[in-house]
Amino acid sequence: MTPDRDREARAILARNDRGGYTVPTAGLYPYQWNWDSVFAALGFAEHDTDRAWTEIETLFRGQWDNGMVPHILFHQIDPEYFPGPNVWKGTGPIPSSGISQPPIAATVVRWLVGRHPGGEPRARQLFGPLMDWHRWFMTWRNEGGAIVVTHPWETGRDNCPDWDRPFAAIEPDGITSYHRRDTSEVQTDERPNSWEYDRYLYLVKLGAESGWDEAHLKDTTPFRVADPTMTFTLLRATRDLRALAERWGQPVAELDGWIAEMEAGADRLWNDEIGAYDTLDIRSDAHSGVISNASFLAWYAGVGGDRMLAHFDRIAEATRYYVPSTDPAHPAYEPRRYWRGPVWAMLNMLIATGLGEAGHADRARALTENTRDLIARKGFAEYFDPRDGAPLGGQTFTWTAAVWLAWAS
Ligand code: 2M8
Repeated sequence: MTPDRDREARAILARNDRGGYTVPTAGLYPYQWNWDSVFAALGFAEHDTDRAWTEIETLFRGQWDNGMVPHILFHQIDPEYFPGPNVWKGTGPIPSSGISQPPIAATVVRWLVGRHPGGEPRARQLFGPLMDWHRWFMTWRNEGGAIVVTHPWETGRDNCPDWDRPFAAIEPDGITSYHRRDTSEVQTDERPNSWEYDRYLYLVKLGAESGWDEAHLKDTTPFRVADPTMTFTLLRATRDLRALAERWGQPVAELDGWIAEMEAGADRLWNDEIGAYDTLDIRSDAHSGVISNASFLAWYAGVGGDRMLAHFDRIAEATRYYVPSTDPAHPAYEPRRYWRGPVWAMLNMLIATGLGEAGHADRARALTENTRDLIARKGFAEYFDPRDGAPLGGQTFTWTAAVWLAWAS
């Protein structure tokens, strides 16, 4: 433990607390984001388990009738954020976006119950909603067991190079002028470019115009890409949900079916040409050919054995701080630009967890120490330059503070 950083991390969680939910960082992201919040719960659990449960409960208050848990809940309207609720036109009980985000909630609920059994009654209340959310993925986002997204924002890896080819096939008709707010908070070279932003907004427009009709989008959207972030986090979370079901004497047959489907589906993400997991564009049936930090979530999902180990060692050697969000050997690698190169501490926590469970304790420890050193030296940035650890994006960031408290310190 590093007392100053510990204190700072707790202060960041307190500062970003809006009463029952946490914003990722003031200014840039003034709402509740799905997976950010679940990481925040892990951080709160270090000193306030009651607050940890509340964070997840608030997130599930935004669950839609069809089971989807939105990626953003717009609790209190802030005109400084774009695109806001009037653009998204979400149809849930709380103004929201119309897409989801990597489902890590079941994993964290299991983790919390294991360490703080006093929260068991609250955890049990979340079991049904978690089942409904997982069922939504398996109903609408399931392509032969590989889990697809209908918007890059859904994966949380907004502008990674995996989307370049599917995006090149999209003409963003009807997206004319709009005023981005993110680039007034953060330097332009650390954020997505406007070519990408036009397409983000085009996909939001298509979804909103359909009333977020998943059946319609499944047939018509030009963007339907199977992704390792979603497939691996959902597979892992479903294993955790199954453990919770057993603990509470609930039926497991449906969960077993989902696990078997996704184990088979993970193979669809394997790209023989590069010898790695990557994304698969369902519309063109083409792999991206990009190794990303999400590729290394295979261990976390419990698939692939040591198929990714040589790439992991190569990339860990290539940069001072790792795991970079794009393989530094790939031509699209940009060490400062958001999900095209920088290191993300919370992704590292998931990768290290998987490595440890797969019997690679030495690599898990090395990655944990590398991330600890990064945060200890550079603070609680949103993401970091892999070359020298320069802190990038938003500062005083919730998930970086949370994973410091829960894992890295
Ligand atoms: C980033 O995504 C949002 C859109 O959802 C944005 O760029 O405005 C991503 O890093 C995502 O993973 C994260 O959940 C979100 C809030 O931290 O920011």
